[in-house]
Amino acid sequence: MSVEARHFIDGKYTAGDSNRRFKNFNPVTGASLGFVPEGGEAEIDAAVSAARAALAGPWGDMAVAERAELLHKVADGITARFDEFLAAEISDTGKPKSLASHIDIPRGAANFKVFADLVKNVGSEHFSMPTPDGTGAVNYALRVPKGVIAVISPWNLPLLLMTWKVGPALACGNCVVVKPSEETPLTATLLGEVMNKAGIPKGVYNVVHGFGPESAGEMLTRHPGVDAITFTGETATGEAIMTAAANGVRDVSFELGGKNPALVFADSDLEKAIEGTLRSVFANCGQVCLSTERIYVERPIFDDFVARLKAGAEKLQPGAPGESATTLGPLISQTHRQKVLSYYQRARDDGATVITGGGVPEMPAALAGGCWIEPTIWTGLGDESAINREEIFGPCCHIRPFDTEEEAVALANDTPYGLCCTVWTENLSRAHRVSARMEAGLTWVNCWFLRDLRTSFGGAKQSGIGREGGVHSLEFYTELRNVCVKL
Ligand code: NAD
Ligand code: 6OD
Repeated sequence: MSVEARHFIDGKYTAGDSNRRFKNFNPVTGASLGFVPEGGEAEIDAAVSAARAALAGPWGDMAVAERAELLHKVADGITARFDEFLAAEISDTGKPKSLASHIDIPRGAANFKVFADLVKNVGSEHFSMPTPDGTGAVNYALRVPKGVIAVISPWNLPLLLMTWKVGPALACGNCVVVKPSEETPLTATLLGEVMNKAGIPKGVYNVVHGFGPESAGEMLTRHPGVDAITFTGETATGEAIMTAAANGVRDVSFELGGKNPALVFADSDLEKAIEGTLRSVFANCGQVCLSTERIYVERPIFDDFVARLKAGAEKLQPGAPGESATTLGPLISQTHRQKVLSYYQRARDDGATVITGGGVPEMPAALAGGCWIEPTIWTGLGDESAINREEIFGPCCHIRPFDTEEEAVALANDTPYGLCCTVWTENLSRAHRVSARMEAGLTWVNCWFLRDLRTSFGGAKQSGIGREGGVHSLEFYTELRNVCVKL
């Protein structure tokens, strides 16, 4: 069954009042997937009002345990309709079925379960204090929902990243208005049906489609009825949203771009380092905020590492998502492909040695209209080249040798970004020493994208503001109100 993209406001699907709509394309073939309604002021207003009404009504009044039970039903609802979510995510993104079925859809369900369980077990602080008259006083904190949360999400892991915010927001008792990426409207739409079936009251989960600037995204962030904004996307978009949030002094949580390094030491298990680095560079066609784009390899193993990574990259098989041999999907859109190809050209202009790739693969006629691109590895560029400084968000990386641990740490940190890094070494002391010096929100040692949802997630420097995950999500999605009682 295919999904028709529509807004989901106050528990009902609607094409909205505006006559504006835009086309959604399948990046595998270039074929049209149909039209998506573009929301405007009227739809954003209706969605925010519905959210506020639900907050004042059934959702706000509901006991935590009951809320948690409903969120478990949402998770079960996603699992029960796994194949429909999978089909919707694949037609929007073109990612291999093996990837979406192992990562995107299961995480969509887990994001509700984990936070539903967490909120049931979190207490709040309490302090007894002396008073001059000797009777004393007690302080305790009430943890209350922040209110109406705007959730603005990107296209690379649509269901996973949207529910990563909707799950904890709802678990904490907030209501949400989601503006999914214009590139990937389908799974957010389908989730509306699951919410209704699970018994989530109308108005708790709302979706308005559209673009960012001068469209639903910007209108949502500027709406005075929104209490806080949680956003995943590019750093430049984060800057625009922060400006909007300043109006009314609204809180923000930002997960932004990266230019993530990998450090490969000569004492690493090279086979594991190659296998992990192949995934960290090329998974989801390099369209993961955590993707590795800069690789620093200790000189004695540099040539061997480059040769083995090249061999691995050349085994990647672009193709239709459902084919079992497919290990590489397309980029999300022709616009994004033009951007990534401009970096491929830039690398050549800057004098890179192209180890592999650098162009567009030949695809069978049925897939020729898709957004295909070759996995690409470069060496030989300077540290100041745009290839080593700007986020490309494609299946590509630059590899450079280093001689000392000190130099490796300095190179890794030489970036305005600070989302994540990977360290490959079998030396335990070095692993801890280097990790402590990484200017990044997340460091993976001998692994990549291994996630425990109770841990903090977020970026340092220009890669984000705040942390989500586990109790850190609860910090953002709730507010503490202290009560002081004199005895
Ligand atoms: P994007 O910033 O272009 O768009 C993200 C969302 O913001 C979309 O829904 C878009 O419509 C909306 N938007 C754009 N301009 C807006 C505005 N002025 N006001 C309100 N909303 C606006 O990002 P993208 O291209 O969809 O995603 C790729 C980017 O996301 C990359 O930079 C990647 O690193 C980043 N990302 C970061 C993380 C993380 O956890 N740090 C995770 C995934 C993606
Ligand atoms: O695993 C997560 O919770 C998470 N936020 C992943 C982000 C991936 C970025 O593309």
